[in-house]
Amino acid sequence: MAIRREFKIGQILIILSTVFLNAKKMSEFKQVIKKRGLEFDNLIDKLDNFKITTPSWAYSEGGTRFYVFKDKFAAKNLFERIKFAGQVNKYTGITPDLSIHIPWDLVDDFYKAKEMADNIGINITTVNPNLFQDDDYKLGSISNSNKDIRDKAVNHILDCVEIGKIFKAPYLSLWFADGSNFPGQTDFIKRKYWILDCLNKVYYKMENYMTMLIEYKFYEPAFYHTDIPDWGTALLFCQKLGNRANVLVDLGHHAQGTNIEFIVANLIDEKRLGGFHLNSRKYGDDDLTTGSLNPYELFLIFNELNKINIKGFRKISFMLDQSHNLKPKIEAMIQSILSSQRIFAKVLTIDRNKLEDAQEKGDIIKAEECLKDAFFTDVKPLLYHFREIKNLPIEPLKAYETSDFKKKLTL
Ligand SMILES: [Mn+2]
Repeated sequence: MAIRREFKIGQILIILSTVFLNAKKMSEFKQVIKKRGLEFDNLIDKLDNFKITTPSWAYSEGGTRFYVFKDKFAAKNLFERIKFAGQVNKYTGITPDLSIHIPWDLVDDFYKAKEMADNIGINITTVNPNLFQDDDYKLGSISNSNKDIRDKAVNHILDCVEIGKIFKAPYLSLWFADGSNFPGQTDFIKRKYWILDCLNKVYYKMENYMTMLIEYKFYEPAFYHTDIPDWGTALLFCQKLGNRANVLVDLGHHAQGTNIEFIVANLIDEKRLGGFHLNSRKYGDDDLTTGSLNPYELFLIFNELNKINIKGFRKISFMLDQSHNLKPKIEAMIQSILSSQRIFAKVLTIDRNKLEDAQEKGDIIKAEECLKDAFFTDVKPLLYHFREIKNLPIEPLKAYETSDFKKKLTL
């Protein structure tokens, strides 16, 4: 009995000291942001607008270009992927949207999938056509010199538009693996006009609530030239198509050293930033978890978003694009979502007036310190409070790890 009583007293002391410590940290946090001319409630509102779409393929077995690793706990079809997405949203509260890939997510009855998603509180908001896993596309899909193959690619994208209509999905997200491997293999400019012609055919079939997102990637799978390698080329296509075509920035699709925040700032200014594929990378691919290698770079990218008003901000699609090849899928997703949210929260604590003043006066030291101060701010009190008022677990990853869903899944 005595041992049990001591145990209880010990537990109560731990809880009390945690409550006291959290209250102290909150009070310190509020003081810091007050000094920076910011309002706590305003930060909570901004945080509430930050939602991330999760990709169905990241709930499935993943791997490298050489091999797909078997994972008996990964989701096998769209229905299971919707369930997984529901779990991530249940614990993080900021991922109600799901992006699907056709044909990987093909099912006999999409209406049934919609009903299930609706019941779980998941919206399918983005449809991605697959134009890179067919022998016909060896020399290109919408840039192929063979008109029949271009038509086939367009028809596949149009099928995706029809699937998007079932879900009232606002985004048709396009990435083309098109390019060439050898000098002299093809005519760059002819391909440009073929691409434009194909995209136009799709553009005019989209519902007016749909936006076409055009993603660029500077190399791979082609090694000599890529048809849409950079933001400039993607932007040119968008400008020729119309204002419902916008550029998608995948963080891993740039040459090493590229200043991505500069690209983002320019796309925002041109009102052509359609969305992000969040991820991180060490070398050439884009499949490391967001913020895992260079969180400061992500901070600087998110910093540019601070200048957009809420209405404009809501139009931008934030999506993860990662293949969790070795990690358990749901945990990897929660980890990445929390990492992105944490960096976003840090950006909200920047003293913008001080920064602008320092920039105008040419005070480089002070300007950089404004960013560094925000980056090193402990935003846990803000995130904890946000989760508390949203009835979410304070530590979502820990909560999922001890959940019944995980226990049943890994039985
Ligand atoms: Mn991507």
